[in-house]
Amino acid sequence: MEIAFTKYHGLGNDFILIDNRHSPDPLITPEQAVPLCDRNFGIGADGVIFALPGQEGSDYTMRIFNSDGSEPEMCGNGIRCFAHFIAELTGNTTPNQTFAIHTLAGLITPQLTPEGQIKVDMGIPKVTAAQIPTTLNAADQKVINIPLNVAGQTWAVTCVSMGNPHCITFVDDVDQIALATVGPQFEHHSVFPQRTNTEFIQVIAPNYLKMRVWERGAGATLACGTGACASVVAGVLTGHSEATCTVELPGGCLTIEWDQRSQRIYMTGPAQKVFTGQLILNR
Ligand code: ZDP
Repeated sequence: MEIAFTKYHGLGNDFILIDNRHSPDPLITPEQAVPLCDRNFGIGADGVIFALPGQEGSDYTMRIFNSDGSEPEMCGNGIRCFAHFIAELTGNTTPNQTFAIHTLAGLITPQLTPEGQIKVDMGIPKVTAAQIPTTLNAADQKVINIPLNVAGQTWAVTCVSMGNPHCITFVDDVDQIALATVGPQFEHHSVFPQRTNTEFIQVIAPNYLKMRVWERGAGATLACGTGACASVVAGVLTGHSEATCTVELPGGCLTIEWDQRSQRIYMTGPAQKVFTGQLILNR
């Protein structure tokens, strides 16, 4: 069977997008997604994203499989790629156009900006231990600067859910972090029942954060949109940052704005189409 796909990236966080608007079920399985994401044996990607029919009044539904086949609730860089993909598929490329996208993290609304970027209403971050979820602290408590032992070191962690779980640590120098060693130990730590995405943040200025990320189910990636949002929330909760920041990731910069009145968080950044092709699925 052949299935058309489009390869996208958002700041080097890359995805295989599939037009799945004519069926409520993803055209490929998580087991098929894993080899497609492989950078030697497949196309190469951090995940596969499906544009499915809308539900609960939304225009479309987005589902994602990570490169390990697990399914996250949300994907910040992915939804910018999704918006660009849908705009092209439907010819709806008018600036300021919005799309209502149903995700496992609820309704997310990307908007095409006149400058050719995508600004996404990422919803309201969740901050209690039960919502993240983590067993750190009591269930109705925020998890702010809590000591956690990982890889023989004690880290002061702050946890935030953007629909998906994030554990954020502020450090003096992100380039000193042994991401490939420390990252998996955070991801699989017993205090995170759904595993976790892990961000290390260096405060360059109160409105400029430098971030490195170890993603749940995908490992070290060049960018993570939900992680950038979660990190600004953590920055405000810990007093490290302002509510509007530039977040510098290995793949480039995102603008994150946490509206203190509505509590909604907005992410603005690019999405780049790279190529199209046909998947050949061997069964
Ligand atoms: O929560 C998870 O399992 C993540 N790996 C999902 C992907 C997050 C992403 N990198 C982002 O930009 O938010 C796509």
